[in-house]
Amino acid sequence: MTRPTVLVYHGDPRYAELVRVPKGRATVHAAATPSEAAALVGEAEILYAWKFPPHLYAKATRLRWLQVMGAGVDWALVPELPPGVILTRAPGVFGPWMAEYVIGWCSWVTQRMETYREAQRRGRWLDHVLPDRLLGKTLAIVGLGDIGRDIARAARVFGMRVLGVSRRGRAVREAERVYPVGQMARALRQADFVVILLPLTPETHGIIGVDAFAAMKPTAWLLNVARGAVVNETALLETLEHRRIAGAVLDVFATEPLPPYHPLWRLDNVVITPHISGPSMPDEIAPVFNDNLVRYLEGKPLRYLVDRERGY
Ligand code: OXD
Repeated sequence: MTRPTVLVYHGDPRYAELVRVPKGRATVHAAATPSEAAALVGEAEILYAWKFPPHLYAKATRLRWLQVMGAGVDWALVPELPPGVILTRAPGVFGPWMAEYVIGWCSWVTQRMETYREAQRRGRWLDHVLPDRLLGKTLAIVGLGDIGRDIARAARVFGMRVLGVSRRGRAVREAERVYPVGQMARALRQADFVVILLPLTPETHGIIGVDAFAAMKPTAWLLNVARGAVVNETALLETLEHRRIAGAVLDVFATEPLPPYHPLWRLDNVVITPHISGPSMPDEIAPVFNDNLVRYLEGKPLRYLVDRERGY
């Protein structure tokens, strides 16, 4: 049997360093740039990558498996990806990070952190303003996969009530109730915080728009940690400018980096973070890849398959 070649595509060399090939049964190459990848991709049977340049798939004639290094797979599901290639993701890696992000920013709201910091800057003792609590607040998680369930578990530790929205509305242990996407407004109406976690697919593009914002309470906060294009940014801007909801914590945008002239930067009810809610860490993703690599080399079915039709 010929030894398959693994191409690791990332600017951080640790991804390749952490690949463990049992008994030298595969060859590992690393590429940090598109031109380096162009020279190597023709040999690759396995690609372990983040944002691989789509135009290079035309050269990837031996490719059979693509392991994604990030949380989302939309960048990988391009028409250029050859039809038979198996796509796998990395569950269990991003949820704990994103749970801390979400709980952290929900606490930033309820603990009125901005208010006290501002008072401190002015040397004011603001004891007539009290904080609020997460306890008893309702969190609606729109997109209840493994990351959503990690966030749900963390929220419940703080006594939050968790509702979910998923494609079919299938019940999960972590949420009090799960609504199918068609009934999303029923969850949004009850929520103090709405977290968007939907994968970006043709069905979810712009799905959080005028109707969703109209369903939300004027006191509710939106947190988007999924993909910018899942939210209709024009409708979001309008909603925030007119303070129809309390505010938004946005980690993702239709265009990234968010252009300097974008009106979202100027809104005082918006928090902008630069797509860092679920960072990829080479040492956290390596065990997922290495485990699947062993399976691949032994001819066993791979874990964490992405359904290319569904888009996640
Ligand atoms: C993502 C990531 O997919 O940051 O957005 O991993």
